[in-house]
Amino acid sequence: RNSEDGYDYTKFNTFENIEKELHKIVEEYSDIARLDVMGTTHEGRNMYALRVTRDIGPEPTKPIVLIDAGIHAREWVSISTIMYIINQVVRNPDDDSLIKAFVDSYDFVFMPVLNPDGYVYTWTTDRLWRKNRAPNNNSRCIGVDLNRNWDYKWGGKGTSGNPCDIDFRGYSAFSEKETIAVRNWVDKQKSKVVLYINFHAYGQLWMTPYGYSTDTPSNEKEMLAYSRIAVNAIRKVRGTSYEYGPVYTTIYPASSISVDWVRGAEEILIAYTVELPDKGKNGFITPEAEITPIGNETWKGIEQLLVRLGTD
Ligand code: ING
Ligand code: ZN
Repeated sequence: RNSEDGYDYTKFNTFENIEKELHKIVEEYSDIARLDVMGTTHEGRNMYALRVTRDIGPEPTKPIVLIDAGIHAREWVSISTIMYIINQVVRNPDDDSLIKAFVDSYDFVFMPVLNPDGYVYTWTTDRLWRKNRAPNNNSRCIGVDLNRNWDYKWGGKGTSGNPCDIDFRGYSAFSEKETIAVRNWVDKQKSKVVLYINFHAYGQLWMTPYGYSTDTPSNEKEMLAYSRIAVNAIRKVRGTSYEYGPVYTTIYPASSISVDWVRGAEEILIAYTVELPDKGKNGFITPEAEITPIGNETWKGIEQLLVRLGTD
């Protein structure tokens, strides 16, 4: 697509058009939306955090709902889905009663593209690229798996020490500018974050920590109860069926992942990593006709989770 066309919610969009849309949103809704740059990438792109809030000062004041996407470059539907949700939340806080109640109670923080360099590379060169685009010492292979670089059980099961592998964890925890940027933001705000969701594709899985072992968080029961609410609400929309459970047993062992760090190190109590549709038919190459239906059903799931979170 021509990047002069601007953002299209029914299509996948270039990083450039995503940036333009984020800037347009905060211009148009300057009373409730603000855009912060958390850091930059190896290639110099911005890492954005978009906050939707009734309290527009520099720091969040209410309990925070934190959602991110695009940590893996090729998982385009994660980005279209977070953009769908941003669009719903920012454009409807006065006429949709649920959204109004949410925006009255929470600060929403969206990090829509955690791996901008990788995402651009999937547009220009290799549609199935996953890692970031930082060079590795003593290797010709490029990139670190940003979802293996977090400092909780770093280097454990389901990670690789080989820079040529797609699950290369980096030479140390938080070796990458992208994970550092998010870490710094979360370190500062963690006491206020009440819900964390990390979007991936694909598999239709609503997963809880942990991925590093069969260890379970003290409040696993509660987390699974909210998972059930979300997946039931999703199923009601058009029958999309999700499984839920811990990463380790639901998908496979994976260590130093963002959700493990968020729950294990930062002690944010309710944290998920979600594999959006499908179950393999199209895999990473989501048809554009699915962008809106997936956005819609996923938001319905999160809506019901938030309703329940608010009453507990
Ligand atoms: N799969 C995930 C991966 O990072 C996953 C599976 C998701 C593991 C979340 C741990 C946490 O390997 C994809 N599709 O990225
Ligand atoms: Zn992923």
